[in-house]
Amino acid sequence: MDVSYLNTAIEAARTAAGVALERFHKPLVVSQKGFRDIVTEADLAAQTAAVGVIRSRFPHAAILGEEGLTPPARAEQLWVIDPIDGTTNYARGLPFFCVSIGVVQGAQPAAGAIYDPSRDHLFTAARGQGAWLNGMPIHVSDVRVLSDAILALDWSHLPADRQRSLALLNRLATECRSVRAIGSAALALSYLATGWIDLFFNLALRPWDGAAAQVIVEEAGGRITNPRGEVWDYTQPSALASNGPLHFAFDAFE
Ligand code: 2AM
Ligand code: CA
Repeated sequence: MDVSYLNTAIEAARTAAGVALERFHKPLVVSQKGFRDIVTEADLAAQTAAVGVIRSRFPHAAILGEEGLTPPARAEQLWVIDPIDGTTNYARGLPFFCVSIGVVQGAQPAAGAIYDPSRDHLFTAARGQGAWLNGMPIHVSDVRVLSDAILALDWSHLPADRQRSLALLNRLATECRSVRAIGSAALALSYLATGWIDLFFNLALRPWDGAAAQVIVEEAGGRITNPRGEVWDYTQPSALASNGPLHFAFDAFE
């Protein structure tokens, strides 16, 4: 893929994250989007900033953005934006949130940039070329036994999804080293790609949560499947992710 796509995704992610960080810890207008689902004025401002950067380079870009941005049907190339992943953390002052921008070609994420402004962590990848944290190559962990593994999960919004998550957690929590809920799927998947955690699942993902992360995890040597054990596609809600050797932990789920 042309390097200008990844560079634009990086610049858009950094710009949007700057907008979010400027407003962090300040009084915010928070609106309810759905059950346990909120949006702040910062999500909207950050999305506008990201779109501005992308359109300044690619005026006709097709863009899917969490905050109400729908691309034309059947776009060959798609920019997928989550302007703040981890909005609940953000709105409560917990510094675990990021901007996620994926570039999808055909149906496949081909490049991705995820930027955490609280820690200046920039996770990036380009299909076939590798994955990086702040420009240094990253790789998933080589943990092979469940008792050494750190598992992360996300709490979805709906009670039925939480029941399914609890069923999986119930099987794994007694076996693994420890459990985390980071509150941002894009960051958790980036941490998996970097080898800081070993397993992750989220059973209620939206496309913008995972498009950039998919290419970052896969380029770092990780594996993401759906509950049927097939290669996960970023438009599917249930993602089971691992460093590869530990993927057996998800066997026979559902
Ligand atoms: P968000 O912060 O962008 O909403 C933990 O809740 C993680 O799962 C976050 O990455 C959150 O994304 C995502 N998530 C959970 N439920 C979601 C939903 N219904 N729609 C979008 N993202 C969701
Ligand atoms: Ca979001």
